Amino acid sequence: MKKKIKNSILELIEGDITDMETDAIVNAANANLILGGGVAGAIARKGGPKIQEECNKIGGTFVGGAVITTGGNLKAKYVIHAVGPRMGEGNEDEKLRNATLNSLKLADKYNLKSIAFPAISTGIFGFPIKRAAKIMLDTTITYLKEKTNLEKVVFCLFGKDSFDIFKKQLEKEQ
Ligand code: AR6
Repeated sequence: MKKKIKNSILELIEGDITDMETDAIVNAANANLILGGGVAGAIARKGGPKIQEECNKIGGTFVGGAVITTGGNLKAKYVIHAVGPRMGEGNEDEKLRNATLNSLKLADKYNLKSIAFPAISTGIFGFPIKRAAKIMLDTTITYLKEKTNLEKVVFCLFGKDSFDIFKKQLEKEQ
């Protein structure tokens, strides 16, 4: 599913984010930038050890923050490590909004044309996916309506259930 937002395309895809050929893919990271399971595990396996090494040099960031490394052996040139909230820690919606926004800003700072997001925080971190879909899509649409050089933002959803939730939400968005 694709939607034009001002000069950019917002696209939903069902698949594995490590297969994406966008300039950057977003990792659902933790504040210590230790690549664990889920998306991070898949990135570490396919991208090789260089990504974790670069993360170790950066050392960490705040919840809601985002940092960038190269993509190692991935097709994507960069990985943007976005730290979403763990459900129950407080102020989760705002933190998820910031993780999304800071990833988009970082992509623009590096003059990237395309970026692919997973549904941040909705796996191991336990954030309800319907709520995440609304926050991440609202944030992205508002961002794309302002000044950006991003041509394409993809949400790469794992499995049909996740895809359908994002699709339903995007159909509601103006
Ligand atoms: N491609 C796209 N989406 C995926 C993939 C994939 N290959 N694998 C899982 N998902 P998660 P979190 C979906 O757990 O909740 C790690 O240990 C998954 O179904 O990756 O933010 C990190 O190191 C879910 O909807 O991220 C952190 O410590 C979504 O991606 C912690 O987990 C996010 O699930 C982060 O937890």
